[in-house]
Amino acid sequence: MNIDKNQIAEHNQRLETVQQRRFERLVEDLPHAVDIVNKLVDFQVAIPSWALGTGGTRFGRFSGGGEPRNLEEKIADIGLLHALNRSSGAISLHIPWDIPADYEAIRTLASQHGLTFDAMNSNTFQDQPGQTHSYKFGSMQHVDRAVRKQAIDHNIEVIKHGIELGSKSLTVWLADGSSFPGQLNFRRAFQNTLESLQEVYSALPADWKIFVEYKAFEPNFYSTTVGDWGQSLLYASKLGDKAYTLVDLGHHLPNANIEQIVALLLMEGKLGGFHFNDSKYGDDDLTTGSIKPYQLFLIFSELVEGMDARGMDHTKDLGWMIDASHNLKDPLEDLIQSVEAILIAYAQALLIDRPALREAQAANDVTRAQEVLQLAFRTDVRPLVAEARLRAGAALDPIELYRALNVRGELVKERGAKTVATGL
Ligand code: LRH
Ligand code: MN
Repeated sequence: MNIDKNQIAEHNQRLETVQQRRFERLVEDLPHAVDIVNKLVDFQVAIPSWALGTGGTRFGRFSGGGEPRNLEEKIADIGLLHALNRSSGAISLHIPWDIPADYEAIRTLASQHGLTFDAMNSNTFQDQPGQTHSYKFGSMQHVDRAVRKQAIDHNIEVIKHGIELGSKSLTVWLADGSSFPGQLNFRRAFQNTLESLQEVYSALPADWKIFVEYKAFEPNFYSTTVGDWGQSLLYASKLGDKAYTLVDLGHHLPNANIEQIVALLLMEGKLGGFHFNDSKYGDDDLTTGSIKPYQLFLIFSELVEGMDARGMDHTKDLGWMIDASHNLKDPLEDLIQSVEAILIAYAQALLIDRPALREAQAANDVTRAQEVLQLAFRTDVRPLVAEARLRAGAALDPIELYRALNVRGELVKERGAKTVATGL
């Protein structure tokens, strides 16, 4: 199933007049609106290959049908997303869920859909059929050197797949930890993990990055060996210049101030990228901006301020990736909404009157500072995000066109109602 330019042009024709009126009204108040639109056009979010099916939970899985059965169909699905919003121009693969059988063919297929390969993800949190050593008690932390070696070799293999596809980074998320006091020697576990990461680090090509993703709990429920931003920063600092931390929004303890963590990691030059999603309780992997949109705005406020302070390029100096899993919604609709929420938060952050905010902060004028921030957050920037899509050749209303073209129905016809995508 492909969505061609004529279908998009016909859809936009119907909505263009309203869009133009909304956009022009906004431009009247916002002198640098066009500059923001250009930044939105350039801002690309990587789509996780493991979030194109309905993962379900341990209590149940309710498939929507038409799920991709292989890597080729996953690339086609992300190609559909990118055709609809022109902001999903990269795919993040997870190995071994997405081992490319033919690198050339996969590269060609991806470029036909205008897609590049973002961070590769290793997996030492599941035992694969025929695997020699189990990761039941961890991988890089494991007391047995043979298990650690197996995990190291797997990560080096993942780098090799990535080199063939043109990826430039590896994300390492370790489920390692313990579920009971006394089970683990924390210092030993840290040192084993660091030594293992150092062996992976030394296998990185010169122009690659490694992202150390932290998580507070699950699947271990007493300690996690890369459990928070401080531990991830410790690993990344000890590993070297190519090592960074990765912030998955769902990996924090309740009420953590993630925007402050982001500000400090950016200040240290050790923020590598994001796994965007949202959550109310744990690692719920819900649609980005669906539960805490103000927090997402505050995170982008720190990102814009911190990246500009370091002269960083918004489009390529950090890894912008979604990490979600779907139970109730159509995976593609969910991802369209997540990308939209990310672009809205970015646009609102670009609206912040920085000189006024600095002035208020310097004067300890708390009320004024809040007013400056909330003016940006309360500005409806959706016409700017839609204008960026229009100028990029995408759909003014991706969800509406997705439904009007009955994309899911066509995918079910093509693939069947019971297909199961690899991933979460
Ligand atoms: C762990 C995680 C990690 C992935 C996995 C799919 O919770 O966020 O980023 O490897 O989800
Ligand atoms: Mn993640």
